[in-house]
Amino acid sequence: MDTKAILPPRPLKSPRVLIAAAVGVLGVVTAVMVPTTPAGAAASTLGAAAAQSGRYFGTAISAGRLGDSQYTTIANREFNMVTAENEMKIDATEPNRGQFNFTNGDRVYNWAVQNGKRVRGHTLAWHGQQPGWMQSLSGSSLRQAMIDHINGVMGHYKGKIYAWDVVNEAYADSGGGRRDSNLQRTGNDWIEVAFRTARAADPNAKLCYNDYNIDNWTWAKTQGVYNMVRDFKQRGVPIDCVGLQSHFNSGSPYNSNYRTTISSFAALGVDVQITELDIQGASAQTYAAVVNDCLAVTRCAGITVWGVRDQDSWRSGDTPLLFSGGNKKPAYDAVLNALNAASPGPTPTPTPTPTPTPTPTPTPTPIPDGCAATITTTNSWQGGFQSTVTVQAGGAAISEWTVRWTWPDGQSISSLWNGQQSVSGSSVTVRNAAYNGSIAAGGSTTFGFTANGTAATPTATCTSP
Ligand code: 9MR
Repeated sequence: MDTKAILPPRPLKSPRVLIAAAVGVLGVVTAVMVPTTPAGAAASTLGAAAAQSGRYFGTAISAGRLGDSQYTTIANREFNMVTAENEMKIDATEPNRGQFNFTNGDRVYNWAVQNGKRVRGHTLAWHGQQPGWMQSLSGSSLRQAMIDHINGVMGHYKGKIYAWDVVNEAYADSGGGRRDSNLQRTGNDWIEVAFRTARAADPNAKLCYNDYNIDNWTWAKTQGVYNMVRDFKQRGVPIDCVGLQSHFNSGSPYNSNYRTTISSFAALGVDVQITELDIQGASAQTYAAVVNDCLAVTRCAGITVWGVRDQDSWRSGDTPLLFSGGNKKPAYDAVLNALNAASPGPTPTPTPTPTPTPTPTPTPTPIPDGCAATITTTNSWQGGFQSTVTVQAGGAAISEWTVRWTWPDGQSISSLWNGQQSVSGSSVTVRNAAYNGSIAAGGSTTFGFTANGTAATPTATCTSP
Protein backbone atom coordinates (compact mmCIF):
# COMPACT_ATOMS: atom_id res chain seq x y z
CA MET A 1 0.00 0.00 0.00
CA ASP A 2 2.00 2.92 -1.25
CA THR A 3 -0.64 5.55 -1.23
CA LYS A 4 -3.35 6.08 1.23
CA ALA A 5 -6.68 7.52 0.49
CA ILE A 6 -6.68 10.48 2.82
CA LEU A 7 -10.31 11.31 3.20
CA PRO A 8 -11.58 14.54 4.65
CA PRO A 9 -11.89 14.52 8.38
CA ARG A 10 -15.21 13.44 9.76
CA PRO A 11 -15.74 15.24 13.01
CA LEU A 12 -17.77 13.43 15.58
CA LYS A 13 -21.35 14.57 15.62
CA SER A 14 -21.11 15.33 19.29
CA PRO A 15 -17.57 15.23 20.52
CA ARG A 16 -17.59 13.54 23.81
CA VAL A 17 -15.82 14.84 26.82
CA LEU A 18 -13.34 12.26 27.80
CA ILE A 19 -13.24 11.41 31.40
CA ALA A 20 -9.70 10.39 31.91
CA ALA A 21 -10.59 7.62 34.24
CA ALA A 22 -7.38 6.37 35.67
CA VAL A 23 -7.49 2.79 34.64
CA GLY A 24 -4.92 0.72 36.49
CA VAL A 25 -1.68 0.96 34.64
CA LEU A 26 0.14 -2.15 33.62
CA GLY A 27 2.34 -3.20 36.42
CA VAL A 28 5.38 -3.28 34.19
CA VAL A 29 8.06 -0.67 34.40
CA THR A 30 10.78 -0.94 31.85
CA ALA A 31 14.11 0.21 33.18
CA VAL A 32 15.76 2.31 30.49
CA MET A 33 19.46 2.89 30.38
CA VAL A 34 19.79 6.64 30.25
CA PRO A 35 23.09 7.86 28.81
CA THR A 36 24.50 10.34 31.24
CA THR A 37 24.20 13.91 30.15
CA PRO A 38 25.50 16.16 32.91
CA ALA A 39 22.68 18.03 34.65
CA GLY A 40 22.02 21.26 32.83
CA ALA A 41 24.01 20.26 29.75
CA ALA A 42 22.05 19.85 26.53
CA ALA A 43 22.33 16.50 24.78
CA SER A 44 23.64 16.72 21.23
CA THR A 45 21.75 13.86 19.59
CA LEU A 46 18.06 13.02 19.38
CA GLY A 47 18.40 9.67 21.15
CA ALA A 48 20.41 11.08 24.05
CA ALA A 49 18.09 14.08 24.34
CA ALA A 50 15.00 11.84 24.47
CA ALA A 51 16.65 9.56 27.01
CA GLN A 52 16.87 12.44 29.48
CA SER A 53 13.16 12.01 30.13
CA GLY A 54 13.25 8.20 29.83
CA ARG A 55 12.01 8.17 26.23
CA TYR A 56 13.50 6.90 22.98
CA PHE A 57 13.91 8.53 19.59
CA GLY A 58 13.90 6.10 16.69
CA THR A 59 13.89 5.80 12.93
CA ALA A 60 12.79 3.35 10.27
CA ILE A 61 15.79 1.56 8.79
CA SER A 62 15.90 -0.08 5.39
CA ALA A 63 18.29 -3.04 4.93
CA GLY A 64 19.05 -1.90 1.39
CA ARG A 65 20.59 1.33 2.68
CA LEU A 66 22.92 -0.17 5.27
CA GLY A 67 25.78 0.08 2.76
CA ASP A 68 25.36 3.88 2.53
CA SER A 69 27.80 5.35 5.04
CA GLN A 70 26.16 8.79 5.18
CA TYR A 71 22.90 7.06 6.08
CA THR A 72 24.38 4.73 8.69
CA THR A 73 26.52 7.48 10.23
CA ILE A 74 23.50 9.70 10.85
CA ALA A 75 21.27 6.82 11.90
CA ASN A 76 23.81 5.43 14.32
CA ARG A 77 24.60 8.80 15.86
CA GLU A 78 21.08 10.14 16.30
CA PHE A 79 18.66 7.30 17.04
CA ASN A 80 18.35 4.70 19.78
CA MET A 81 15.32 2.74 18.51
CA VAL A 82 14.96 1.06 15.12
CA THR A 83 11.97 -0.18 13.12
CA ALA A 84 12.59 -2.28 9.99
CA GLU A 85 10.81 -0.29 7.27
CA ASN A 86 9.74 -3.39 5.29
CA GLU A 87 11.92 -6.32 6.35
CA MET A 88 9.81 -7.81 9.14
CA LYS A 89 6.52 -7.57 7.24
CA ILE A 90 4.54 -10.66 6.24
CA ASP A 91 5.72 -10.86 2.61
CA ALA A 92 9.35 -10.55 3.71
CA THR A 93 9.29 -13.04 6.59
CA GLU A 94 6.99 -15.78 5.24
CA PRO A 95 7.25 -15.66 1.43
CA ASN A 96 5.87 -19.21 1.19
CA ARG A 97 3.49 -20.71 3.69
CA GLY A 98 5.41 -22.25 6.58
CA GLN A 99 8.80 -21.18 5.18
CA PHE A 100 10.16 -18.30 7.14
CA ASN A 101 12.93 -16.03 5.90
CA PHE A 102 14.61 -13.69 8.35
CA THR A 103 17.59 -12.69 6.20
CA ASN A 104 16.73 -9.02 5.83
CA GLY A 105 14.88 -8.72 9.11
CA ASP A 106 17.99 -10.01 10.85
CA ARG A 107 20.17 -7.56 8.90
CA VAL A 108 18.23 -4.65 10.32
CA TYR A 109 17.95 -6.27 13.74
CA ASN A 110 21.66 -7.04 13.96
CA TRP A 111 22.70 -3.59 12.77
CA ALA A 112 20.51 -2.04 15.45
CA VAL A 113 21.61 -4.26 18.31
CA GLN A 114 25.28 -4.20 17.38
CA ASN A 115 25.02 -0.41 17.60
CA GLY A 116 23.31 -0.45 20.98
CA LYS A 117 19.76 0.26 19.82
CA ARG A 118 16.46 -1.37 20.67
CA VAL A 119 14.08 -2.66 18.01
CA ARG A 120 10.36 -2.23 17.36
CA GLY A 121 8.83 -5.08 15.35
CA HIS A 122 6.66 -4.10 12.39
CA THR A 123 4.24 -5.77 11.63
CA LEU A 124 2.50 -9.16 12.13
CA ALA A 125 -1.15 -9.00 11.02
CA TRP A 126 -2.04 -6.57 8.24
CA HIS A 127 -4.06 -6.47 5.04
CA GLY A 128 -1.06 -4.87 3.31
CA GLN A 129 2.11 -6.51 2.01
CA GLN A 130 0.66 -9.99 2.33
CA PRO A 131 2.44 -12.60 0.23
CA GLY A 132 0.37 -14.03 -2.62
CA TRP A 133 -0.36 -17.28 -0.80
CA MET A 134 -1.92 -15.39 2.11
CA GLN A 135 -3.91 -13.07 -0.13
CA SER A 136 -5.63 -16.09 -1.61
CA LEU A 137 -6.63 -17.59 1.75
CA SER A 138 -9.86 -16.99 3.60
CA GLY A 139 -11.85 -18.22 6.56
CA SER A 140 -10.33 -20.63 9.07
CA SER A 141 -7.26 -21.39 6.96
CA LEU A 142 -6.39 -17.68 6.84
CA ARG A 143 -7.05 -17.39 10.56
CA GLN A 144 -4.69 -20.31 11.18
CA ALA A 145 -2.09 -18.84 8.82
CA MET A 146 -2.22 -15.57 10.75
CA ILE A 147 -1.68 -17.41 14.06
CA ASP A 148 1.16 -19.45 12.58
CA HIS A 149 2.77 -16.33 11.15
CA ILE A 150 2.67 -14.50 14.48
CA ASN A 151 4.17 -17.53 16.21
CA GLY A 152 6.86 -18.05 13.60
CA VAL A 153 8.09 -14.46 13.54
CA MET A 154 7.72 -13.72 17.23
CA GLY A 155 9.34 -17.06 18.05
CA HIS A 156 12.37 -16.13 15.98
CA TYR A 157 12.73 -12.76 17.71
CA LYS A 158 11.55 -13.93 21.12
CA GLY A 159 12.91 -11.81 23.95
CA LYS A 160 14.62 -9.43 21.52
CA ILE A 161 11.93 -6.93 20.52
CA TYR A 162 10.87 -3.93 22.60
CA ALA A 163 7.40 -3.69 21.06
CA TRP A 164 5.55 -5.36 18.19
CA ASP A 165 2.97 -3.72 15.96
CA VAL A 166 0.83 -6.85 16.29
CA VAL A 167 -2.01 -5.51 14.15
CA ASN A 168 -1.61 -2.71 11.63
CA GLU A 169 -4.20 -0.44 9.99
CA ALA A 170 -7.35 -2.46 10.70
CA TYR A 171 -9.73 0.52 10.77
CA ALA A 172 -11.49 2.15 7.82
CA ASP A 173 -10.52 5.65 6.75
CA SER A 174 -13.94 6.99 7.58
CA GLY A 175 -16.93 5.99 9.65
CA GLY A 176 -15.12 4.68 12.71
CA GLY A 177 -15.52 0.98 11.89
CA ARG A 178 -13.27 -1.81 10.73
CA ARG A 179 -11.70 -1.83 7.28
CA ASP A 180 -12.88 -4.61 5.00
CA SER A 181 -10.06 -7.10 4.38
CA ASN A 182 -9.53 -10.83 4.09
CA LEU A 183 -8.51 -10.85 7.77
CA GLN A 184 -11.63 -8.93 8.83
CA ARG A 185 -13.77 -11.43 6.91
CA THR A 186 -12.41 -14.24 9.11
CA GLY A 187 -14.48 -12.75 11.95
CA ASN A 188 -14.45 -9.60 14.05
CA ASP A 189 -12.39 -11.32 16.75
CA TRP A 190 -9.31 -11.60 14.52
CA ILE A 191 -7.60 -8.67 16.25
CA GLU A 192 -7.96 -10.07 19.73
CA VAL A 193 -6.88 -13.52 18.57
CA ALA A 194 -3.76 -11.89 17.13
CA PHE A 195 -3.01 -10.16 20.44
CA ARG A 196 -3.62 -13.28 22.54
CA THR A 197 -1.38 -15.31 20.24
CA ALA A 198 1.29 -12.62 20.42
CA ARG A 199 1.27 -12.51 24.22
CA ALA A 200 1.83 -16.27 24.39
CA ALA A 201 4.55 -16.14 21.74
CA ASP A 202 6.69 -13.51 23.48
CA PRO A 203 5.47 -12.39 26.89
CA ASN A 204 8.27 -9.82 27.13
CA ALA A 205 7.36 -7.74 24.07
CA LYS A 206 4.97 -4.84 24.37
CA LEU A 207 2.02 -5.44 22.07
CA CYS A 208 0.79 -2.46 20.04
CA TYR A 209 -2.12 -1.66 17.75
CA ASN A 210 -0.72 0.69 15.05
CA ASP A 211 -2.63 2.91 12.60
CA TYR A 212 -2.58 6.15 10.61
CA ASN A 213 -5.10 8.99 10.82
CA ILE A 214 -5.82 8.26 14.47
CA ASP A 215 -3.95 11.40 15.54
CA ASN A 216 -6.87 13.87 15.42
CA TRP A 217 -9.07 13.29 18.44
CA THR A 218 -12.25 14.40 16.66
CA TRP A 219 -11.96 11.97 13.76
CA ALA A 220 -14.27 8.96 13.75
CA LYS A 221 -11.36 6.62 13.02
CA THR A 222 -9.55 7.77 16.19
CA GLN A 223 -12.70 7.16 18.20
CA GLY A 224 -13.17 3.72 16.66
CA VAL A 225 -9.68 2.63 17.70
CA TYR A 226 -10.09 4.26 21.11
CA ASN A 227 -13.27 2.25 21.71
CA MET A 228 -11.55 -0.97 20.67
CA VAL A 229 -8.64 -0.37 23.07
CA ARG A 230 -11.03 0.50 25.89
CA ASP A 231 -12.99 -2.69 25.21
CA PHE A 232 -9.77 -4.76 25.14
CA LYS A 233 -8.62 -3.31 28.45
CA GLN A 234 -12.04 -3.97 30.01
CA ARG A 235 -12.13 -7.57 28.81
CA GLY A 236 -8.49 -8.37 29.53
CA VAL A 237 -7.37 -8.78 25.93
CA PRO A 238 -3.60 -8.28 26.15
CA ILE A 239 -2.65 -4.91 24.64
CA ASP A 240 0.15 -2.65 25.92
CA CYS A 241 0.42 0.21 23.49
CA VAL A 242 -1.12 2.19 20.68
CA GLY A 243 1.05 3.33 17.78
CA LEU A 244 0.08 6.68 16.31
CA GLN A 245 1.76 6.58 12.91
CA SER A 246 1.43 10.35 12.55
CA HIS A 247 2.01 10.79 8.82
CA PHE A 248 1.02 14.47 8.67
CA ASN A 249 0.23 16.19 5.37
CA SER A 250 -2.29 18.59 3.91
CA GLY A 251 -5.05 15.95 3.85
CA SER A 252 -4.27 14.83 7.38
CA PRO A 253 -2.63 17.77 9.12
CA TYR A 254 -1.31 18.03 12.66
CA ASN A 255 -4.01 19.38 14.96
CA SER A 256 -3.47 20.82 18.42
CA ASN A 257 -5.88 18.22 19.83
CA TYR A 258 -3.09 15.64 19.25
CA ARG A 259 -2.13 15.98 22.91
CA THR A 260 -5.71 15.05 23.88
CA THR A 261 -5.47 11.97 21.68
CA ILE A 262 -2.23 10.90 23.34
CA SER A 263 -3.43 11.52 26.88
CA SER A 264 -6.80 9.87 26.21
CA PHE A 265 -5.23 6.63 25.00
CA ALA A 266 -2.74 6.75 27.87
CA ALA A 267 -5.62 7.10 30.35
CA LEU A 268 -6.90 3.71 29.18
CA GLY A 269 -3.74 2.17 30.64
CA VAL A 270 -1.67 1.70 27.50
CA ASP A 271 1.57 3.33 26.36
CA VAL A 272 1.42 5.58 23.34
CA GLN A 273 4.23 5.39 20.79
CA ILE A 274 4.55 7.78 17.87
CA THR A 275 5.62 5.18 15.34
CA GLU A 276 6.04 6.61 11.82
CA LEU A 277 6.30 10.37 12.15
CA ASP A 278 6.82 12.48 9.04
CA ILE A 279 5.44 15.92 8.26
CA GLN A 280 4.97 17.21 4.73
CA GLY A 281 7.34 20.17 4.39
CA ALA A 282 8.92 19.43 7.80
CA SER A 283 7.75 22.59 9.54
CA ALA A 284 10.06 23.12 12.52
CA GLN A 285 7.14 24.47 14.53
CA THR A 286 4.97 21.42 13.86
CA TYR A 287 7.78 18.99 14.65
CA ALA A 288 8.35 20.82 17.96
CA ALA A 289 4.61 20.69 18.71
CA VAL A 290 4.53 16.92 18.17
CA VAL A 291 7.51 16.44 20.47
CA ASN A 292 6.04 18.69 23.15
CA ASP A 293 2.73 16.82 23.01
CA CYS A 294 4.53 13.54 23.61
CA LEU A 295 6.63 15.00 26.40
CA ALA A 296 3.47 16.26 28.11
CA VAL A 297 2.15 12.72 28.63
CA THR A 298 4.10 10.38 30.88
CA ARG A 299 2.96 7.28 28.98
CA CYS A 300 4.09 8.65 25.62
CA ALA A 301 7.10 6.34 25.51
CA GLY A 302 8.95 7.59 22.45
CA ILE A 303 8.95 8.85 18.89
CA THR A 304 10.06 7.16 15.67
CA VAL A 305 10.49 9.11 12.43
CA TRP A 306 9.76 7.17 9.23
CA GLY A 307 13.21 7.41 7.67
CA VAL A 308 16.52 9.20 8.12
CA ARG A 309 16.93 11.68 5.22
CA ASP A 310 14.29 13.13 2.91
CA GLN A 311 15.65 10.96 0.12
CA ASP A 312 14.91 7.86 2.21
CA SER A 313 11.25 8.73 2.74
CA TRP A 314 8.34 6.83 1.16
CA ARG A 315 7.13 10.35 0.34
CA SER A 316 10.47 11.91 -0.56
CA GLY A 317 8.74 14.59 -2.66
CA ASP A 318 7.19 15.95 0.54
CA THR A 319 10.65 16.44 2.14
CA PRO A 320 9.07 15.36 5.43
CA LEU A 321 12.08 14.26 7.52
CA LEU A 322 14.81 15.79 9.70
CA PHE A 323 17.83 15.47 7.39
CA SER A 324 18.50 16.59 3.84
CA GLY A 325 21.49 14.66 2.53
CA GLY A 326 23.95 14.82 5.41
CA ASN A 327 22.53 18.10 6.74
CA LYS A 328 20.35 18.75 9.74
CA LYS A 329 17.22 20.69 8.77
CA PRO A 330 15.61 23.40 10.93
CA ALA A 331 13.10 20.78 12.06
CA TYR A 332 16.01 18.78 13.50
CA ASP A 333 17.07 21.70 15.71
CA ALA A 334 13.47 22.25 16.78
CA VAL A 335 13.11 18.61 17.82
CA LEU A 336 16.46 18.53 19.63
CA ASN A 337 15.70 21.75 21.49
CA ALA A 338 12.25 20.56 22.51
CA LEU A 339 13.67 17.28 23.81
CA ASN A 340 16.40 19.13 25.70
CA ALA A 341 13.90 21.52 27.24
CA ALA A 342 11.89 18.65 28.71
CA SER A 343 11.90 18.45 32.43
CA PRO A 344 13.83 15.39 33.45
CA GLY A 345 10.41 13.99 34.08
CA PRO A 346 9.65 10.82 35.81
CA THR A 347 12.92 9.00 35.83
CA PRO A 348 11.89 5.49 35.00
CA THR A 349 11.87 3.59 38.20
CA PRO A 350 14.37 0.80 37.95
CA THR A 351 12.77 -2.53 38.68
CA PRO A 352 13.50 -3.07 42.37
CA THR A 353 15.88 -5.85 43.07
CA PRO A 354 13.90 -8.37 45.06
CA THR A 355 15.43 -9.41 48.33
CA PRO A 356 16.78 -12.83 47.64
CA THR A 357 15.01 -15.55 49.56
CA PRO A 358 17.54 -18.22 50.42
CA THR A 359 16.54 -21.34 48.55
CA PRO A 360 18.35 -24.62 48.57
CA THR A 361 20.58 -24.85 45.52
CA PRO A 362 18.83 -27.27 43.20
CA THR A 363 20.95 -30.13 42.02
CA PRO A 364 21.20 -29.58 38.29
CA THR A 365 19.71 -32.44 36.34
CA PRO A 366 22.43 -33.61 33.98
CA ILE A 367 21.38 -33.13 30.37
CA PRO A 368 21.98 -36.38 28.51
CA ASP A 369 23.29 -36.47 24.95
CA GLY A 370 24.14 -32.80 24.96
CA CYS A 371 20.60 -31.41 25.00
CA ALA A 372 17.19 -31.63 26.61
CA ALA A 373 13.74 -30.61 25.42
CA THR A 374 10.59 -29.58 27.26
CA ILE A 375 7.14 -29.10 25.75
CA THR A 376 4.79 -26.51 27.25
CA THR A 377 1.25 -25.66 26.20
CA THR A 378 0.92 -21.91 25.53
CA ASN A 379 -2.63 -21.74 24.24
CA SER A 380 -5.53 -24.11 23.75
CA TRP A 381 -9.01 -24.02 22.31
CA GLN A 382 -11.74 -26.48 21.38
CA GLY A 383 -10.08 -29.11 19.22
CA GLY A 384 -6.61 -27.60 19.16
CA PHE A 385 -3.67 -26.16 21.01
CA GLN A 386 -0.39 -24.37 20.65
CA SER A 387 2.91 -25.38 22.24
CA THR A 388 6.41 -24.08 22.69
CA VAL A 389 9.31 -26.53 22.88
CA THR A 390 12.44 -25.33 24.66
CA VAL A 391 15.66 -26.99 23.53
CA GLN A 392 18.50 -26.56 25.99
CA ALA A 393 22.18 -27.37 25.48
CA GLY A 394 24.11 -29.11 28.25
CA GLY A 395 27.62 -28.27 29.38
CA ALA A 396 28.95 -27.98 25.84
CA ALA A 397 27.82 -25.96 22.84
CA ILE A 398 25.94 -27.90 20.16
CA SER A 399 25.55 -27.21 16.44
CA GLU A 400 22.47 -29.29 15.66
CA TRP A 401 19.65 -31.00 17.56
CA THR A 402 16.82 -33.44 17.08
CA VAL A 403 13.77 -33.63 19.35
CA ARG A 404 11.43 -36.64 19.38
CA TRP A 405 8.16 -37.45 21.11
CA THR A 406 5.09 -39.66 20.74
CA TRP A 407 1.53 -38.33 20.85
CA PRO A 408 -0.64 -40.09 23.42
CA ASP A 409 -4.09 -39.49 21.88
CA GLY A 410 -3.85 -39.13 18.12
CA GLN A 411 -2.87 -35.45 18.15
CA SER A 412 -1.48 -34.06 14.88
CA ILE A 413 0.62 -30.98 14.16
CA SER A 414 -1.07 -28.47 11.87
CA SER A 415 1.84 -26.07 11.63
CA LEU A 416 5.35 -25.90 13.01
CA TRP A 417 7.87 -23.03 13.04
CA ASN A 418 11.57 -22.66 13.83
CA GLY A 419 12.17 -26.36 13.11
CA GLN A 420 11.80 -29.10 10.44
CA GLN A 421 9.37 -31.88 11.23
CA SER A 422 8.93 -35.43 10.04
CA VAL A 423 6.03 -37.51 11.30
CA SER A 424 5.49 -41.25 11.31
CA GLY A 425 2.18 -42.29 12.86
CA SER A 426 2.17 -40.89 16.38
CA SER A 427 5.97 -40.35 16.41
CA VAL A 428 7.21 -36.85 15.78
CA THR A 429 10.78 -35.89 14.95
CA VAL A 430 11.80 -32.23 14.77
CA ARG A 431 15.25 -31.15 13.62
CA ASN A 432 16.63 -27.63 13.97
CA ALA A 433 15.95 -25.08 11.25
CA ALA A 434 18.90 -23.74 9.25
CA TYR A 435 19.32 -20.80 11.60
CA ASN A 436 18.85 -22.20 15.12
CA GLY A 437 20.95 -25.38 15.32
CA SER A 438 23.78 -23.73 17.24
CA ILE A 439 23.19 -23.30 20.95
CA ALA A 440 25.86 -22.12 23.37
CA ALA A 441 26.70 -24.26 26.41
CA GLY A 442 23.82 -23.88 28.86
CA GLY A 443 21.85 -21.81 26.36
CA SER A 444 18.49 -22.55 24.78
CA THR A 445 16.30 -21.95 21.77
CA THR A 446 12.64 -22.64 21.10
CA PHE A 447 10.42 -23.90 18.34
CA GLY A 448 6.66 -24.01 18.33
CA PHE A 449 3.65 -25.59 16.73
CA THR A 450 -0.10 -25.64 16.62
CA ALA A 451 -1.80 -29.02 16.71
CA ASN A 452 -5.22 -30.64 16.44
CA GLY A 453 -6.60 -32.62 19.34
CA THR A 454 -6.48 -32.30 23.12
CA ALA A 455 -3.53 -30.38 24.57
CA ALA A 456 -0.77 -32.77 25.65
CA THR A 457 2.77 -32.40 26.93
CA PRO A 458 4.45 -35.74 26.24
CA THR A 459 8.02 -36.29 27.38
CA ALA A 460 10.41 -35.29 24.63
CA THR A 461 13.95 -36.56 24.07
CA CYS A 462 16.69 -34.46 22.55
CA THR A 463 19.81 -35.71 20.82
CA SER A 464 22.73 -33.85 19.38
CA PRO A 465 25.38 -35.78 17.45
O1 9MR B 1 7.76 2.99 3.97
C1 9MR B 1 7.20 1.80 3.49
C2 9MR B 1 7.40 1.71 1.98
O2 9MR B 1 8.77 1.52 1.69
C3 9MR B 1 6.60 0.55 1.41
O3 9MR B 1 6.66 0.60 0.01
C4 9MR B 1 5.17 0.64 1.89
C5 9MR B 1 4.38 -0.54 1.35
O4 9MR B 1 3.19 -0.76 2.02
O5 9MR B 1 5.12 0.66 3.30
C6 9MR B 1 5.73 1.79 3.82
O6 9MR B 1 5.57 1.83 5.22
C7 9MR B 1 4.22 1.93 5.67
C8 9MR B 1 4.15 1.22 7.00
O7 9MR B 1 4.60 -0.10 6.85
C9 9MR B 1 2.74 1.24 7.55
N1 9MR B 1 2.23 2.57 7.63
C10 9MR B 1 2.33 3.37 6.41
C11 9MR B 1 3.77 3.38 5.92
C12 9MR B 1 3.90 4.27 4.71
O8 9MR B 1 3.12 3.75 3.65
